[in-house]
Amino acid sequence: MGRLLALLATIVLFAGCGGHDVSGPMAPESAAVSMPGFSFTPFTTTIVVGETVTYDFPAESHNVIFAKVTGAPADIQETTNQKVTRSFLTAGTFPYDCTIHPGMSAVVVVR
Ligand SMILES: [Cu+2]
Repeated sequence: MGRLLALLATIVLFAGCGGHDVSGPMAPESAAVSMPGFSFTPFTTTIVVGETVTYDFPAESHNVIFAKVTGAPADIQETTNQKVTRSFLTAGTFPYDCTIHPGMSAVVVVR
């Protein structure tokens, strides 16, 4: 049983990281979104199932609130000067907004 779990964990690791070296507990960054001014850049981030998006919050305070779509990750509350990563484990289109700044919206497409 332990061996089976170890094997499954290995398969998940390899499937999830696209062959990159996994040297620590942090998942590799597969896409990044920055927030210059009051916009998410890029507007559309396209990844595959199991990949991550890292949100790079600047000094200006923003949040990331996902539309209530099945498979959407947890929201990110108001954050500054920090990187926050979310994993996407379900294929779909996941719009999100910064509710602090009206019109500050973007989308993650998971294939
Ligand atoms: Cu904002």
